[in-house]
Amino acid sequence: VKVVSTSTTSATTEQVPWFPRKKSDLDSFADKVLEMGEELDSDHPGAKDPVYRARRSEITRLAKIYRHGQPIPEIKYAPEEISTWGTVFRNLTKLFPTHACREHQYVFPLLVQNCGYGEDNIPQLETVSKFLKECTGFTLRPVMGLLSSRDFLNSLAFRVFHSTQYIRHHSKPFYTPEPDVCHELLGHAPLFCDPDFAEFSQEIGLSSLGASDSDIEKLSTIYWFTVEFGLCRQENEIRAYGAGLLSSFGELEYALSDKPQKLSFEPSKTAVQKYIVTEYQPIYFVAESFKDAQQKVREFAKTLNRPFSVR
Ligand code: TIH
Ligand code: FE2
Repeated sequence: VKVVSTSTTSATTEQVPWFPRKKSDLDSFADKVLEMGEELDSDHPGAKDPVYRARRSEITRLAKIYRHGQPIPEIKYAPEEISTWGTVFRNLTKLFPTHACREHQYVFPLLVQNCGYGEDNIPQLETVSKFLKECTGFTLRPVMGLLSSRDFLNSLAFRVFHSTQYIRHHSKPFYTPEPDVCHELLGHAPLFCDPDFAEFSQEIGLSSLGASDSDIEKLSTIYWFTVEFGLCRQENEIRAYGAGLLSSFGELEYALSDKPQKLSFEPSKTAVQKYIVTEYQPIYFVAESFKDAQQKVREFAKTLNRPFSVR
């Protein structure tokens, strides 16, 4: 990342929050996780299941010691974990033809052919990361759980996506309030293979480097309503491209029904919309295309308060 000062006084740059300049700088985020990282919330479906908890910490421990440049450790998933994946996979693949955006539908069969996607197999992050790298230069990096918005968005500037490796609790396959390997691999990974989507995501990341706390909040709200829960217009229909929808067969069906409200994606408005993180969204934003959304975010980013630009 190159930093170009756009300020006439050098004093302003002293208030700029620290930000990563190269991929290996992302190593410093590895042990900073929020909320349900290592310890599960008490209302989480897995909170009272000691076997699930032990398995989670086994997997997150590997993410904690992971360093840039290493291959992502292989996880040998247990039959019960594969069966949870199978339930999610079967139900989602039934909905994709009518609910997923065209970019997701184009890439999904390629992931089946090249990365071991299937009802009976949870693909390895390392395999998927290598494939993504060939498509758009994006790579995956294992993470224990939720990072701060700043750290998470900053990594997108380097086309690095933090992915969990554990799976949701088997009692609630249709929706989980936190990321898991189903969400990362079925929701996010296919879109990061698309060049326009990759650029759009990196645009948000670049805007977040050294941004003020209040601008980070705006950018992470934009991220939420696009990369996580975005809808788009395609051939006069509304389709889903947000990973939170593409990995939840409960919410995917609901999002395209007439129950929720749907507004046009407009960064200045979307950035200040309040949202909930533990239930289906009452409001979604509809983009015209990834290119259009990227252009709009770039314009919006110019209105943010930062004494330099990055490229
Ligand atoms: N709700 C999604 C699912 O059930 O797959 C997971 C998440 C989306 C956004 C944050 S966590
Ligand atoms: Fe996500």
